[in-house]
Amino acid sequence: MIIFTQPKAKAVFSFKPYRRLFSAALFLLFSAQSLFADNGHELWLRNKQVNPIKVICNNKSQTAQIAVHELKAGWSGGAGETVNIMIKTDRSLQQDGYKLSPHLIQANTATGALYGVFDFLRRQQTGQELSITSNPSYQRRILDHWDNPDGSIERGYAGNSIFWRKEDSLTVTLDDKKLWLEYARADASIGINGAVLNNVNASPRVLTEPYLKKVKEIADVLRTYGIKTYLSANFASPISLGKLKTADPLDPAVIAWWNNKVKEIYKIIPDFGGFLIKANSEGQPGPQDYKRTHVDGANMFADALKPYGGIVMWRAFVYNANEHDRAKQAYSEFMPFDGQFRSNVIIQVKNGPVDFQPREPFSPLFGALKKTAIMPELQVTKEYLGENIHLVFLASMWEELLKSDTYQQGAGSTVAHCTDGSIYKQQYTAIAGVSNIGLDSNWCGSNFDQANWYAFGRLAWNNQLNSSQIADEWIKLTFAPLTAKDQPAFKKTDWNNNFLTRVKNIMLTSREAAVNYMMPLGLHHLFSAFRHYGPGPWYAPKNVRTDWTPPYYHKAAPDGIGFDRTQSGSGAIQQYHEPLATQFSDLKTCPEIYLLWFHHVSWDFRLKSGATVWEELCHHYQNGVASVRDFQKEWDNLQPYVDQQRFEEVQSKLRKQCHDAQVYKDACLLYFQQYSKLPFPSDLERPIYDLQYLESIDPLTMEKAPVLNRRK
Ligand code: GCV
Repeated sequence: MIIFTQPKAKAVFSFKPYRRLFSAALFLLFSAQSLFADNGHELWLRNKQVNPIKVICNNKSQTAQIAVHELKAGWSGGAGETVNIMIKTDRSLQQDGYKLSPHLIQANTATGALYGVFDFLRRQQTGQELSITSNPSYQRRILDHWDNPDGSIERGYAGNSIFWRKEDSLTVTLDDKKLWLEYARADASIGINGAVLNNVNASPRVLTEPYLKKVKEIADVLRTYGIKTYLSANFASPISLGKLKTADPLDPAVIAWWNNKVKEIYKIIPDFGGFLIKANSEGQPGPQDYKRTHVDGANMFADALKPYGGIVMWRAFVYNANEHDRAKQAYSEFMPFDGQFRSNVIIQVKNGPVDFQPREPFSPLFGALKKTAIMPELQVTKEYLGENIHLVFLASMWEELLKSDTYQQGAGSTVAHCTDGSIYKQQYTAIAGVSNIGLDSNWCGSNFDQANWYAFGRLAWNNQLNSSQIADEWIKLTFAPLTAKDQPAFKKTDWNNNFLTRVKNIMLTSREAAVNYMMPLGLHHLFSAFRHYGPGPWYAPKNVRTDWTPPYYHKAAPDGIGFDRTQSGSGAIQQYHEPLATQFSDLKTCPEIYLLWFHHVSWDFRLKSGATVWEELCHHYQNGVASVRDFQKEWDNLQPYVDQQRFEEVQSKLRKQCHDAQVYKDACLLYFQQYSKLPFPSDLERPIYDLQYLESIDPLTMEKAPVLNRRK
């Protein structure tokens, strides 16, 4: 049930349970609280109507006490009721699972009880069933922070790191601890239980003693909300830190160096989660530098971590300039090793075979690796989807991935089931999301990007959820009016019909809109030279690797457009299990959303609509622009339902998104028209910009850009 009136907003968060931990910090922490009013900082955990209740709990651990505190601070049910939090062994529940009924939250562990409390409160606030049993889909639900030790964040659009300082200072302040606690609380409220604190392009420095001491301080805070700490490790650390001549994973001195390093880490952080490793990818060192394999590299770390219960998340994001088709490489490199990795190695696989594009088919490794643990890697930060500017709700994309059928074990072998342990037995199951969190007061650089953090956590907990339910919850928790003074009087039905329904519609159609105005019909990687923000289908300087340039992917030419991945092309389609390989190969059955991913077709090839590829492309771009213009209009009409600050922030970002959608449309269509040599359909809105002009600017700033942006 949504609460519409409340006499006085109360702070939900109090630091009482941490008095011992942070006693000196209390004054500072409380005084900082008010700074964050109305700026989105409280995420989906905003103040709400609180009625007093009595909570009984049979466990005294710090996390259990936090659970008690959260329940008391967020209860919006009847006043004066008694609720029991009971921690006791129940075999129907996994370690983090819980059972809820109107006056009981029961779990095997204190963290389970904490997740139960957050779910209970969410259900109260959003009007959902209160009696349920819930177990997580994945044991480890992890945010990967691509944060560098100098405080910058690779592909971060929300300010600097919450963990590391610009000046490289390792000092920890009370404000830092407060922020980490708020971060941990937000994560726990949606079931996230792990954080990799540094970039996969890892600086070896993070493994030195001074940094590890800081990691300990962070871990001590995150642990209170059940969050384990992990680090990305640089494969060549034995050379840069240990002064060894090699990082060969079979060299006894290297093995000993890592064993000692791991021992040192666990001495400092006894519940350390393990390592995330990017090896032999985009210039990072790895076992192949020593003619060793991924198995040799990953197993070396696994053996060092095993005595302590740690895991290795070994990334499958590998490709090199010599591969004829980048989309094939991960499968080609990893399949031969299926069954050879230790049980505490999990191969971390990006959703698609290339790189977090607006739309990709699922990576063919899902389901294909049968004797090796595998985990999906999603990108919460919108590197390829308009950064913190475009409103794009990613749950729809992740739902599409998780529900994709791999057919590896017959129909129904979805990516979700091939990774959550329900089809293949894995000792460890996990899912990772590349974080979109930074020091910005609203954490994510925009209000709607908070929904993607929220959605990642919810899907990591329950990979069967649909995006509509996630959007519904998030909107209610984030925007429902709190106090009478907050909003002019309007009825709940008004809010549901006018705000909830319309914002949900924007969110649920936003990903398809972005695909349409950016790269429809299976096109991918059309990005400009400067960052992965605007369009640059022409970008192909001679000195840049071809697989980093758009023409490598779109292959537009007078004879047609698209990447031929059929048997007569790169053969990537053969990496999919039947019936998909046949379905994708045949132009009559290939889903049109993947047409130009898998096929090179002539400009006059006819689609199911009867229109040619050229005409369909034009209409997709047009529809994409039209959708965003509609979002803009819709949002303006919703002004009465939103506080001024958040209203204006969204409004101004939508304006830029509309502009950029137009830029994408004009840039791509005018560029492709040079090859199609076909006129625009008569009903198509005409370009506003010249191609020559668009080729000469940085699409983010629209300012003149250096010559490197030009076509060769
Ligand atoms: C962390 C893409 C991004 C890189 C990122 C890489 C990866 O290439 O552009 O910034 O590096 O993916 O996932 O390792």
